[in-house]
Amino acid sequence: MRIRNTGCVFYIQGYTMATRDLSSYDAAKVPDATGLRFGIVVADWNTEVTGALLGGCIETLKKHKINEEDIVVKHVPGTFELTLAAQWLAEYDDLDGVICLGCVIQGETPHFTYICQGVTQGITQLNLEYNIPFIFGVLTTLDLQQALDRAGGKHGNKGDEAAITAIRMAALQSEMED
Ligand code: DLZ
Repeated sequence: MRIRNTGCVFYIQGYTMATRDLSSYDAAKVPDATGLRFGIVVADWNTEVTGALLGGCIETLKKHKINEEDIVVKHVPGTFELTLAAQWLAEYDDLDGVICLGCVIQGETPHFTYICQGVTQGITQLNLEYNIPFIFGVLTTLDLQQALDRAGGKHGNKGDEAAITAIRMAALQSEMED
């Protein structure tokens, strides 16, 4: 087996495997988030996982001084619905960014692929069409255990990572607008 250590990712025979803890970051390097207002859209499919993503995301935003009333949470049935609900949030509320949380687990049919493609392209399109960041906090895993490992398990919590990404992108935008 050929293993090349690049610092944060191991390449093993063509596969990449993230070894970084999704919850670990240098808090001192996170920009000041005071006064920011974010939307979160969360899919209820695989709710054991997405509930943990949502909890981590909200806790991390609050840890960086974002007021509870400035975190607007909307639930949708599944990950495929994240894109439209994120667009509605951006249209109907005054937000500095929208965080999309979902979990797609591979099944026996190609449905997994279509949902992943749909949400990836949808969120990418929103990023390009609206003047605020839309964050891709969607787990796409081969099984439930891989998802749980990344929703507060041994690889940290993708919800934490999504919250920090939202703060950094909002800060980058205001830096560029200044
Ligand atoms: C239908 C479906 C399937 C099979 N798997 C998932 C999944 O793993 N994660 C998820 O968030 N949603 C799944 N869905 C539901 C779709 O996202 C969507 O809600 C339905 O296809 C209705 O549009």
